[in-house]
Amino acid sequence: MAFINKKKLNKLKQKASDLLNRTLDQHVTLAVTGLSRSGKTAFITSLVNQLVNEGNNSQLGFFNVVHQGRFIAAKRVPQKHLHIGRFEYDRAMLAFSQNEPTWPEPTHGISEMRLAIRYKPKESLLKYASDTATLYLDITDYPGEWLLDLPMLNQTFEQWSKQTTALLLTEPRFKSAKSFIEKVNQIDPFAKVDEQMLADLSKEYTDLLLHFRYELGLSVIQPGRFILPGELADAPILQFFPFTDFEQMDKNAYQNASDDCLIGMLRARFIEYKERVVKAFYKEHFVNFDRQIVLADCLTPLNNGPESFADLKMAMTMIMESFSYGQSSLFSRLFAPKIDKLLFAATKADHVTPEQHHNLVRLLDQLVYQTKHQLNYDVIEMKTLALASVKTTQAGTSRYQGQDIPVLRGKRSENGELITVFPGAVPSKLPEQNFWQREPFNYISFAPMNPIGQHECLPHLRMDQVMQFLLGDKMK
Ligand SMILES: Nc1nc2c(ncn2[C@@H]2O[C@H](COP(=O)(O)OP(=O)(O)O)[C@@H](O)[C@H]2O)c(=O)[nH]1
Ligand SMILES: [Mg+2]
Repeated sequence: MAFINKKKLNKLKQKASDLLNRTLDQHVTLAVTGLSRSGKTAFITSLVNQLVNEGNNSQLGFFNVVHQGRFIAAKRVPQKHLHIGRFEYDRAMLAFSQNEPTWPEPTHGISEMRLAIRYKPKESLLKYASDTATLYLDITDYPGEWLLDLPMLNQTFEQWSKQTTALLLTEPRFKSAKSFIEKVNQIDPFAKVDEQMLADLSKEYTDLLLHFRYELGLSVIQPGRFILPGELADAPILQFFPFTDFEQMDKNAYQNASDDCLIGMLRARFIEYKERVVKAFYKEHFVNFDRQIVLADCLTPLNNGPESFADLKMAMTMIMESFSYGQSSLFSRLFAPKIDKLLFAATKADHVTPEQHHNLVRLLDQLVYQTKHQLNYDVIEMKTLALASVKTTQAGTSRYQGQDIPVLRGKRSENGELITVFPGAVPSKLPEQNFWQREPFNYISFAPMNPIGQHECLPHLRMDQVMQFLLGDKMK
């Protein structure tokens, strides 16, 4: 007869419970994206801040696990992939905690961090096995510009060049693109390649893209990597540009062009770029995402004017292609993505008075509507909402010409001056001509109001609803 002493039995029990615990532990990879300056860094900082400081005056009433008193604690643990940059949470919190708080410095490329969130499971079955469970949350921050490249996979160099040239020939891009187009049109595409000239023209094209994004506030930037190259900065794979004079080209000569003439090399690099940069991102990163939040700053384009807004709309349509994989044969040939929840958030909602939030969501809804419509038939659950990762304003009312009007009070970014404003009405529909003629929207950049200590919670709008949608079902 086997004799099992008490110690051994306890050990066995522990082992069984460990095993069970292990199966209770869950992983979620949450990807956070959005075009540059849409608010990714602010969002991730706030998300982590709210979770690790939960209990310290946090405002997470709509996050059920907190509301039901089952949230125990969250802490940072070493991230999953060691070759990917770490999300600089401490640096961001430092910016918010200074005497004169500022926004964190912008970051480029992809970064990661991991949280371990402990909570009490609700299900009675689990109660017998263990008191707590852990949700490991991997957060990945990557530029939304990278998603703008997906449609290129379906294009040849010729098709892409023609489409891009058409865009360059249209205002507001044409004004600044004119001299670049003229230079390219003067080149003999079949002459032996001059690498310096190719590098110079590529730089000129990249500078144009940077100008479109940061000076003109445009969103359709292709190739997206050119303005946020990550670790590929200066690599020859990012040195090509659209050939702007395909109409005049001898088709036969083009087909037979070798890689050492200009057009041949442009084409070769375009193909290489699609393989090694665009596809590689989807295969190495995108396939691993379980949940995705796409941040969109709709207010800055509203402030910038109709061209900027129209461009945002086009960019959102391009971004949506990455999530309509239910129907896309391109995707099913490449890999099988597994994102099952997709949240679109209009950021910086603290820039408008609260009664405008509803319109802001409706506007965002329309930007993503078409694809949302398609996605509803697929496996992805979608939601749109308006949020502020870090709330910088106080809402109130002010008496103006005998009427109470809603206003915001905040600290102007440029000079720290406290101001009270009515920033304007957000249209509930995609704005038409007369909206722009009335010029109703006035976007003011606000600085964070008061310093927030490293262990205090950042003020926010609807971060708890974000958590409930993205994580709630994993913490039952
Ligand atoms: N008022 C307000 N401004 C925000 C918020 N989030 C971002 N911003 C502004 O948008 C800028 C860009 O945000 P950031 O997170 O760096 O964008 P990223 O490029 O997507 O990482 C910040 O410097 C702030 O000026 C927010 O919740 N409220
Ligand atoms: Mg960032």
